[in-house]
Amino acid sequence: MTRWSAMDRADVRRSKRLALVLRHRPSSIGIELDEHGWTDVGMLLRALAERGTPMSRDELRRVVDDNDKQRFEWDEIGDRIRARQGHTVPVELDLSPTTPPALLFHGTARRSVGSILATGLDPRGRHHVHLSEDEATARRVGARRGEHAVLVVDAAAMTAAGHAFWRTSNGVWLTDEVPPQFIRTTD
Ligand code: HQG
Repeated sequence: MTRWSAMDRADVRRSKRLALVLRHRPSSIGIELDEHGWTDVGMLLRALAERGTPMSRDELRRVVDDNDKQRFEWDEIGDRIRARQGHTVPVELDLSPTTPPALLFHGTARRSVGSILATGLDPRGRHHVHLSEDEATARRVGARRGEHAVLVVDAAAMTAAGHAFWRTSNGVWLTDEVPPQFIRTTD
C-alpha cells in the first residue's frame, strides 16, 4: 500500500495541482490568496476551468476531505479553502505557539545530513522547518528523497532556549530554524 492509497491517481494529480496553486503559485491560474491563505471556492473552480484544468465541486471535496495528509481545509461554511501549511507565498496562518513533545523528528536526504549537522535545519523556500511527532512520519517525509535519514530534534532543549513551535491542525510541527546543537542522528 502506498501513502496515497485513499486517493486514485487522478485525485493525486488534482491534489498536487491544488498544492501548487494554494501554496506556491496562485498567480499561475490568475487568483490571489488573502493574507491568511484563503481563496474563494467558486473563484478557484472557475479559474481552474478557464485554464483548461477543470475540477468539479465533488472532485475538490474528495481531494480535500480524503487527503492523505489533510493538506487543505475549508472555512466554517465551506465557501473558502486554503492549504494548512507548506506555503512559499507569504501568508499568516494564525497559529499559536505551543509546547512541543520533548523530541521531534525530521526526515531528510542522507546526503544532506553532514550539512544539517554543521549548520542546522533552515526553512529553505518554506516559511518554517517542518518536523514530525513520530519517527515513522519523518521516515516517509525523508523517503521522498530516496536514500534518507531521520534526525532527532531536542525540542525540549530548544523550548528552554526560547525557540517557538507551532502545531498545524494536521499535526505538523513548525519552527523557524533548528541550530545544530539540538540535532542528532538516529543511527
Ligand atoms: C533540507 C511535504 C542541507 C531539509 C513533506 C529538507 C513534509 C537542508 C529540504 C513537508 C538544510 C527542504 C516539508 C541544510 C534544511 N543543509 N539540507 N542546512 N536545512 N535542509 O520539502 O521537511 O507533501 O521544503 O532536510 O511530507 O522535506 O508537501 O521540507 O530535506 O511534511 O504536504 O532541505 O512537505 O509535505 O525540503 O518537507 P522541503 P521537508 P507535502
